[in-house]
Amino acid sequence: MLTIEAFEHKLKEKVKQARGVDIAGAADKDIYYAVAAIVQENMHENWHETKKAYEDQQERQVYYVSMEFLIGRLLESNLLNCGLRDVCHEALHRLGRSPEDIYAEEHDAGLGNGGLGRLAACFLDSMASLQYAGHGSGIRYRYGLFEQRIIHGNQVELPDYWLKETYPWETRKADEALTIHFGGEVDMHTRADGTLEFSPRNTDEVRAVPYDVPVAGYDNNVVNTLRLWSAELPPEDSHLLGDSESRYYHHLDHMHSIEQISGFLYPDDSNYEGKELRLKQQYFLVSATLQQIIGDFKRVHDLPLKQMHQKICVQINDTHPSLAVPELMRLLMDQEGLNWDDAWHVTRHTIAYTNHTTLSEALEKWPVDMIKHVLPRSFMIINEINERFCQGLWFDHPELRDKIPELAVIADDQVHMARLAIVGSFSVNGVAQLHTDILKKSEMKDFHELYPGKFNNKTNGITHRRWLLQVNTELADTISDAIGPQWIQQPSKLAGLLRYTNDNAFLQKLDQVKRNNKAKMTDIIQKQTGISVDPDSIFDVQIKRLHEYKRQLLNVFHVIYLYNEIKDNPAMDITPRTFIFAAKAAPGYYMAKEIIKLIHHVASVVNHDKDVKGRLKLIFMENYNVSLAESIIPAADLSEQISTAGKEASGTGNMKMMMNGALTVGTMDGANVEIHDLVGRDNIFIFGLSSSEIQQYRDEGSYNAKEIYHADDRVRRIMDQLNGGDFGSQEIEFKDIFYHILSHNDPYFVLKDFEDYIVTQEHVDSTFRIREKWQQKALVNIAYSGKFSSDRTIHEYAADIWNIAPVRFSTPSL
Ligand code: 26Q
Repeated sequence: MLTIEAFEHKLKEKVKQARGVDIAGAADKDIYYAVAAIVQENMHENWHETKKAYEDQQERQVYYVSMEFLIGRLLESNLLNCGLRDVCHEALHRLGRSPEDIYAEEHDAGLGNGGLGRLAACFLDSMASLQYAGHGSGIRYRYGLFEQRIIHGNQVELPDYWLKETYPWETRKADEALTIHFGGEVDMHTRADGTLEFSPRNTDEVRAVPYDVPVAGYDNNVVNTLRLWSAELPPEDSHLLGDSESRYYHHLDHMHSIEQISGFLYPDDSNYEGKELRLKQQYFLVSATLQQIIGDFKRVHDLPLKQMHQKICVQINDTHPSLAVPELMRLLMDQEGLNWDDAWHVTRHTIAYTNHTTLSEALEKWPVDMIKHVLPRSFMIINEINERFCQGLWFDHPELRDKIPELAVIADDQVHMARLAIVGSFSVNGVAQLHTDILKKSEMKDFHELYPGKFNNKTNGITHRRWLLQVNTELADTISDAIGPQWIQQPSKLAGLLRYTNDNAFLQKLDQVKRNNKAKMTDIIQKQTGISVDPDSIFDVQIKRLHEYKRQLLNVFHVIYLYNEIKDNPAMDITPRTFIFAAKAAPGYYMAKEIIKLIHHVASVVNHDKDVKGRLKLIFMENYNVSLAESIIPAADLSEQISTAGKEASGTGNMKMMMNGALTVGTMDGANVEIHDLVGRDNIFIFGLSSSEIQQYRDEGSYNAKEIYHADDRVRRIMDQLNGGDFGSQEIEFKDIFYHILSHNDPYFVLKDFEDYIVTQEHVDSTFRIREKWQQKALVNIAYSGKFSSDRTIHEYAADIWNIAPVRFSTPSL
């Protein structure tokens, strides 16, 4: 282990080597690269040893395949996991440098949209920290999720060219590149033994080049791998331009389009659109990953491929990588010579599928013609899977004959990816108990009856190392001082804090820590927005992608309501509040963008009104990403988790804020239900319709939004303010929001839940005034948050789905 002196020495050496300057004259960027190089060096040996140990022990390996890995910055988390954070901080301080400034030099890697991508990143951290042989496989997009700027209240998207400067964590492995084939035709021959042989012809070739990023486990010397694939031109000698004019032009076209495959991340997180390039990205990821897996399997194990599922498990993150089903079949049959039945057995015992949504507009369906054109052989296999599946239904489940069109993998000239994933996997899991129940009871009811054993729940989690130990050191230290540091290895030990529920000194300490984090946030807000906020006000936080079902609009209605109350009665007694929003809207999502515009407009009115006297402040922080979340979350008092019940599969921001001592105001949705069940009703602010009530309104068609509009003066006043009233003017108006709600009968029940939300927020207001009571509730939340460590989640995946045990290392350094 490096001493402070040794670290300092190395740092000076690295800076000198790389920049030819003395450390005193080095820029923060130079120091960032130097520290990263030290950490990378430190991980290198262990990385090699970890790979070797996995190969020597010949245990089962898990591949977490995801179109998104929202890893954020890595320097501090790598230092922390390698046990170098304190040493590095001390060395930097001695050199008169601020660690925060150095960390800020790293580009936040935004290779994901939101929850699903961040979950994948948390899982990598937990797999390494718990010593599971788990690898990530994803795409090295040249452009990550767009950078958001707000201009006159409107979201503007800028490209996120995150690779502009050297990315110090990746290693290019050109010698492990693979070839992926697109398009062309499939030739069929009959072999001597009567079986069929399929060979592709005239395909377009793309080279998949892996870039490996190390994933360090916490304090255990394990270094796992996140492999990101980049699409490149195939090697020179395969540049045959073809034997006809049309082939010639086709080939040139193809060469120009190759690099687009890993060009950018699609910025939609809920509204599925059947874009051909997205289909190519998905196949590119899946084919590269599976080719590598089969290659490694053959190299490492002395077993026939028929037994591959004994050593390999492929977890697919939503349906985005569900082409893994036909691709594994293709590789096993066409390249490895297995027959259909053996290949199908292996596939159905290798692939496991996680579902993250019940929103029907988010379900992936690809037009048959597109798949046929881009992936002719995959299509033949999907077709065969579908035929066999439907035949099985017809003969073995006569009771389901009427339902075949709703269950078939191919229906209405579309391939239904969720159905393909269910049929082709051995496990289907939801991401919170309520979500899994909804899948079983309604969304996937018939499949659940068909394969009852396949469905299971794995409630999401977050890595408490990044989301508590790293981002909130003062709270982490306070906790360790009280209950010892064992919670870091065993987060359920946070429950030990419950002993302090009536310890006033400790509650005051918690209050002080929160106050300090809020003071820091106040400075950041001032710097980024120019607005000063009161660090003693309630920090009321809603940070997540912008979507109608997440109901940022309900939150804005609350702000407008309070503003109206103050205007009517300027002397009213109200606990000062700072409303903090951060959210990116999908570029094509009109309503989401209107809501962002509305937030800004309301802010411009409320923040400057003299009658308000600073008691309400509305802040929108630009460009929400992992780094911004890391600064907001430790400062949150109130965590807004207010989705229409039944719509948020789990949520993970709810867990992050709970772990940092925020209280939740939320609906009985996603993982909120489990937070509620743990902390009890006195330690959470629950409001609104339940998912079954919502379902009932929908089934009966008995909800009438206009009735509420007419009956509730407060609601009507706010709605009319949007419709050309106080919150509309000549230049700016929100009539579209008004008409959208009323003409679609308020599909997300904003008006319906308004009353209960307001009453509940009044309860928040009065509770916050009795600070000890508030901190008592915060303490209970922190104490029970151990359940939401992704360590718990990963242990469950390992035990129930993956069937793997932690790897024991015998090597001295491990
Ligand atoms: C699909 C097809 C084409 C283009 C984009 C997409 C796409 C991309 C991303 C569809 C969905 C996503 C992301 C979904 C997501 O983040 N879901 C969230 O997953 C979290 C982790 O399980 C849950 O906590 C959230 O409740 C869920 O909304």
